[in-house]
Amino acid sequence: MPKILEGGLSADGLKFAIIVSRFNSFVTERLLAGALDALTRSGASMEHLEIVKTPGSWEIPLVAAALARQKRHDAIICLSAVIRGDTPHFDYVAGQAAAGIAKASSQSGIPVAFGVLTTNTFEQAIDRAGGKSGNKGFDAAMTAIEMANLMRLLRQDA
Ligand code: INI
Repeated sequence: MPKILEGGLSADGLKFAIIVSRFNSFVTERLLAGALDALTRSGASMEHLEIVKTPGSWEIPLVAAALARQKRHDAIICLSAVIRGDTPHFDYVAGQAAAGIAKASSQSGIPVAFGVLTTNTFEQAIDRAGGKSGNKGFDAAMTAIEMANLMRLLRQDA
């Protein structure tokens, strides 16, 4: 029989940071509510939670890298919304946010969940922030919990 390692979904005793941007706050506040819902329903303690606000998505990688280096959290959850406009600005902001968040995770070994919406319209963003397509903040927080538990398992298994 193969050994199967899979992270559980209890957040009891785990420490999290949420990084959330103020840009498109109508959307990001809903992503934050979804993430908090997932964490509390999974048993996370609000005393072990830090919420860090950034101006926009562009600034998230710097904060994620700084927090991940400190290794004070079991996982970090990044929440923001990049909505396409009439110029190529979207591609720069979304691309750098995605690459920087991935780098913060791989360089530190701390799970960093990607709850960054990249949509063509405001409506698509709302649909994914508690509307008809679910809440990507909730999903990102659940992924962070699972990955925090999985990384613990991998450390114990080493
Ligand atoms: N930031 C976002 O989070 N979403 C966007 O859609 C967005 N757009 O479209 O411009 C955005 N821009 C701000 C950017 O993240 C930085 O805060 C800004 O460039 C200052 O560094």
